[in-house]
Amino acid sequence: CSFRASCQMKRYYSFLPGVFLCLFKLIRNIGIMAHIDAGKTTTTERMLYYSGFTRSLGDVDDGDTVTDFMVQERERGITIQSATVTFDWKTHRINLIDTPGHVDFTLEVERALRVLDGAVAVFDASAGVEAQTLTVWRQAEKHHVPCICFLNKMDKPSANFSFSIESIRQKLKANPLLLQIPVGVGRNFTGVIDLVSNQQMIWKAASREDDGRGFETKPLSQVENPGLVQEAEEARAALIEQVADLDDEFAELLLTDFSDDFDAIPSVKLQEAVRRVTLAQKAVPVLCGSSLKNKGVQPLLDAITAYLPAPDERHNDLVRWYKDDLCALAFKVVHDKQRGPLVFLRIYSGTMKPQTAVHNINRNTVERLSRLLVPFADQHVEISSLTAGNIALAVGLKQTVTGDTIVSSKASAAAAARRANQDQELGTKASVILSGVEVPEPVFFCSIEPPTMAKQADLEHALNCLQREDPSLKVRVDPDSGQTILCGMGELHIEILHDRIRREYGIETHLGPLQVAYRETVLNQASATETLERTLGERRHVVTVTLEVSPVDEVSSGGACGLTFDEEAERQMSAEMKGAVDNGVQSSYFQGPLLGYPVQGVSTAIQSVSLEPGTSLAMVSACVSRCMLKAMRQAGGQILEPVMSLEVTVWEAHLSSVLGDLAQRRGAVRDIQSRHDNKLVLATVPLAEMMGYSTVLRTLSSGNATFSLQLDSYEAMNPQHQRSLVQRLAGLA
Ligand SMILES: Nc1nc2c(ncn2[C@@H]2O[C@H](COP(=O)(O)OP(=O)(O)OP(=O)(O)O)[C@@H](O)[C@H]2O)c(=O)[nH]1
Ligand SMILES: *[C@@H]1O[C@H](CO)[C@@H](O)[C@H](O)[C@H]1NC(C)=O
Ligand SMILES: *[C@@H]1O[C@H](CO)[C@@H](O)[C@H](O)[C@H]1NC(C)=O
Ligand SMILES: CC(=O)N[C@H]1CO[C@H](CO)[C@@H](O)[C@@H]1O
Ligand SMILES: [Mg+2]
Repeated sequence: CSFRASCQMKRYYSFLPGVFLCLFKLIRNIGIMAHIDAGKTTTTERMLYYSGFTRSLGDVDDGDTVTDFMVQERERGITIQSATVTFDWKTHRINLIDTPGHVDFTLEVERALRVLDGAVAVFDASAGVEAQTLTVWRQAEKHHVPCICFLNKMDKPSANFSFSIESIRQKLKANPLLLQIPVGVGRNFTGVIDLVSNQQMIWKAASREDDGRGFETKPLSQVENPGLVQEAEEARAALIEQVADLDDEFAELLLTDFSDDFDAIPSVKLQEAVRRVTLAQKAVPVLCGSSLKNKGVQPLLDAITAYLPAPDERHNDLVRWYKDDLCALAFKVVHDKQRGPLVFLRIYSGTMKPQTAVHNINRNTVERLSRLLVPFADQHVEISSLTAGNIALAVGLKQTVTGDTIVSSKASAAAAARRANQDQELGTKASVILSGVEVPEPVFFCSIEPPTMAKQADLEHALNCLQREDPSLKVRVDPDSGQTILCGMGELHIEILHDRIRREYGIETHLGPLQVAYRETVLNQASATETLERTLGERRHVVTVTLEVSPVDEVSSGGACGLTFDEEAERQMSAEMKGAVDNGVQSSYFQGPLLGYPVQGVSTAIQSVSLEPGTSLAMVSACVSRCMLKAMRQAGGQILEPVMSLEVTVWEAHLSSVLGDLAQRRGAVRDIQSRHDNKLVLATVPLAEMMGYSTVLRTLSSGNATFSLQLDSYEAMNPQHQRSLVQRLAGLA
């Protein structure tokens, strides 16, 4: 059949250097995401091994995995940067991105999810859904990425299959489809029963070194353990019923042809139906295994190819608008010592070739793509062309940054825009730019100083490179002190950046104390009038502004600031004038009146602007800013501080000391849950009180506790704490 022929052709071609051909239907672009330490990298490593990509099994704990290749990753045993690897599994080509689990690197996950077609969520089966799992799950939902769940670490004595399933249902509000049940648990975990094909798969660990490549498969009818058989039959019946509820086509088939015996439904029909409900995101298939003990990874690979979408199964208008013209999204930039900036691109339509000029729509520039590579972790294979659906690495793009859309030329973008506009008349919203990646606001900042002034230029270069790689790093210069300020997502984020500047750029920098990025808002409504009179040279500028500021409801505005014009004022103003007023207001929002932090949750109403002829727009902006400051001072300033949600898992014996410590940190304990011998403390704590917490917690619990932290909300500081903060920061300056 033509299908098989094309597969064979693909295999043949993939051995020819420089040619990289793969059919759309056979590509899977997927990501692996989870809470920190769930086993993403270990699972990826097993996949690479079973696919024949690597000849030996790497280990996170030994620091020799393929995807964790940065020194910092190998030393710490955690993933920091997402890494892309391409490999073949049976007839399919899989482009896989391993993502970090630590909350400081959430942007890495967001970028990966933006360009993926499907995801595998990995869980520690003894912990179920953890804090960061929830965050990445919400990100996947936002990008409409279908998922498969993999309950890893089934070998742990405390692994609990039903508990994990329940937590997926409760915490993720997802609809789990059990496609497997485990055989044994803890040390006795040996394999799984696949409910779709009705087969048992057992990994017989003949020796300690057993790599899990071989496993024994037998039909359920030949399984000796009657209890297990019964459990599997019940679970299969439940699965069939569940799928029938979600998929009409399957339900109809079941009722017309198999009404006597639902169980007789062919596996392939069940599999097709599971695929449909997964792609429609009505449910998520759940599998289990133990990556570390080499069990259950091959069925996971089969599930990826069977249930997750091919690139053309994701809906995207752009593919239609660009027809066969190139359209690609830059989702990551890394700097390579030899090659300069490398840009990761997901190709949505058309073909990409080296030695061509491409157009960057966002920057409105033409760039030259010199070479094209396929990312095999930290090794790259050069190719002569790459088609839609694939992930490529481009060399030579000097200005492209994360989130940019790359097309073949300005003309092709214009042609796509015409097609989009024709569609728009039919009522769809059109943009020929791929929506980029949302970058979270940094919560921490600190000053950074080079060892000598002579190194300042080198440091600036290093920071420019790092910023292009990592949009969650922001660099600014303090207008008062002239110091360079690093703004980042957390302590670990800043620590890793500091380390990279030292190792990769050879600059020993000094970091100032880590500070929290507060926000400001106003307490009451207040109005103010301000007049500015100035004679500059021949010209006299006179302007008077009256405006009113008021607090807006946090929830409805999402913390955004607003600007409105009174009817009368609006009628008298030209567009340029409104622009000048807007500038003045925005610059006041940028630096609040109390401590100069960004303002949120304030709306401003411009009541009148009167001026003498000849007054410049810059004077209008300046007058508006002054008037804003006056009004906001009158309205009473309020500091908002980032409050984190904290989860601490601690051995029962150390619970009281952890709680005592939290009380001193202005922490509010929301709940304490039991998990085997451990207690799980759920609390909210101001970020300012959490610096160095990992060290303190380690001491408090003799190393017997773990925690995770993420931004919950910005909350008003009480007057007493606000006063001491203002005094402290004023004293610092
Ligand atoms: N018992 C057991 N331990 C495992 C299993 N899989 C991974 N681990 C261990 O769990 C730890 C974390 O594994 P990683 O693969 O680095 O986890 P990760 O999800 O990539 O972690 P981050 O990238 O830092 O978020 C390591 O010590 C692994 O050896 C498993 O199936 N069973
Ligand atoms: C697994 O978790 C469930 C709660 O979901 C609990 O009832 C059961 O006892 C647990 N099993 C084991 C072996 O701990
Ligand atoms: C494993 O199986 C053995 C023999 O069937 C049993 O004695 C033991 O309790 C089991 N261990 C666990 C952790 O279930
Ligand atoms: C959170 C944590 O690491 N808890 C461990 C503390 O030590 C006991 C006994 O060694 C373990 O059972 C806990 O899991
Ligand atoms: Mg990892």
